Amino acid sequence: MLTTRSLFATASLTAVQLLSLTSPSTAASAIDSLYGVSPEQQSSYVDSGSGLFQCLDGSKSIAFSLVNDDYCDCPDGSDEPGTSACDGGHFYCRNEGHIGVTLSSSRVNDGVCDCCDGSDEWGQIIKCTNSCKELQAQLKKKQAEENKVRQKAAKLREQYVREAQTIQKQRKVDLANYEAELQSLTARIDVLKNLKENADAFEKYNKQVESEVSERQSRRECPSKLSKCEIREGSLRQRILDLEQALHDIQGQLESIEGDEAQTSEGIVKVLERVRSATEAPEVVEEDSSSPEDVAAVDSDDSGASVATEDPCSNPEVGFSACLWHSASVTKQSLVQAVDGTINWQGWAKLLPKRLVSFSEDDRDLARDPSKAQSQLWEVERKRSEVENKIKDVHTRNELDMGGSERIWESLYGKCFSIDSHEYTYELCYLEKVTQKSKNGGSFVNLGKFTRWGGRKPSDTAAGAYSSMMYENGETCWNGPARSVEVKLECGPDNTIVAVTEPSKCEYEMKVQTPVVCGGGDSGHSDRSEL
Ligand code: MAN
Repeated sequence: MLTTRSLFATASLTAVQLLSLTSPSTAASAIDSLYGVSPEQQSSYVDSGSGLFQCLDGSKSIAFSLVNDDYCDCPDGSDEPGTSACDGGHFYCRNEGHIGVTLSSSRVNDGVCDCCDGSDEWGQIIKCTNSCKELQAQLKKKQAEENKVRQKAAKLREQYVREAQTIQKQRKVDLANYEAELQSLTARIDVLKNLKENADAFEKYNKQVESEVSERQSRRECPSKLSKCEIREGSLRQRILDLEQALHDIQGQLESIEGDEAQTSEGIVKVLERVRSATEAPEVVEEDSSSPEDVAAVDSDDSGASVATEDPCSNPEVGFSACLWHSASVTKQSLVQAVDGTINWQGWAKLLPKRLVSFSEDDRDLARDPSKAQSQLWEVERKRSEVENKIKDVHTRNELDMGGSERIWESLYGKCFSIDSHEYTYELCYLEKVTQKSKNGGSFVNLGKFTRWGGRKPSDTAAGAYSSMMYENGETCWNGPARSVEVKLECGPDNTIVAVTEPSKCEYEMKVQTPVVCGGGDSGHSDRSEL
């Protein structure tokens, strides 16, 4: 750097001579005070008549002749735009035909060609050739290629957005179907639980009757009364079937009892009245010529072999049939009376507000077969939990940030791409997970599941939130952290993993190209830049 005005006299001449060689237009107008000045600042470097140049920071005014005299006068270095006299000054290369560049003034005459037009090296330390035309041609070629990529990417992005809309519409339909299915499966489970309850009560009753009958047979007591009892039992069984049919029939009638009424005690009594009238059938007991006393006598002969030993009617969890059977066996009278006996059945309160459950023909078989009822119940419960999981998945997907309101990542969700890098194969499944597998075999190592958009450092998250994504909480490293991956997205014509590195133990960085993050169809390049 030259520091005295006398020394600069020679250099200044050389500069003007060089200007006429490298930048004829500048030299021709002999405005060497404009040398190294950017187009935006040129007006400040033209003498408006006062003969004074005002330092750009406004700190002082100096004679115009002192501008670019290779001696630093202004504190901000603005009086020396074309020399390296001021620390912290700036030099502007015009780079005619290419892109103008602003450099630190310390790079002027440092023996290195920084400007493609060579204008930074006017001190004859080095001779620079003008490479601006060539650089411009390369730039144009690169821009054309980039434009092609952007155009292809723009089309793909449009496609992704359309697909996202279709996926979301379909998901709404799916959700409605799943919810309807869930409702019907839940209703079916209620019915099956009821059937199972009935089947259990029926089985229990049958077992009790069978054991009683076999005990009686073995003792061969009271054969005539026993046969009467068997006839009676047969008719009771038939009657139960009739009653269940009757219950089924009055299902419709129950519907006519309005909401609240069905829940009041009057409502329940009304229902019972209907049940009673529907089930009144005195001839049921006529088949059985034995009087209640005879039956009681038979039972009293049974040395304590009782059909029912506990009162299921006091248990609201026990079904109607079980209570009815119990009442019938306890009263040893007609089922009509047994129906009366069910009046205090605790289960009414539970049953009536939900309406009585009516069983279809097929279901009546289930009401007699506990194991069939149970296996159907398990099967339907399994189906219900499957549907519940599907509903949960739909909600999870809906709540996932798929790249803002357009949800452009919807159709790429779960799509997997892999790359071989050193001794591993890495696989990325968008917005799901990243895995690593040794090429020599072995199992997949979980490098992390998608947790959030943004970079590893919280500071990277704000800028370009959708240009990187984090996959975290993978398998824990021996003596290290849980594995995690930062996926850095860059514009590309296809979805491709470009490179994977492990800058810090078990903290991976994956570079991925995707059309999603490409800008518009144009290159969007400015015609100037800063070095
Ligand atoms: C495995 C791989 C590597 C990792 C080491 C850490 O070899 O997951 O990427 O650095 O474990 O022990």
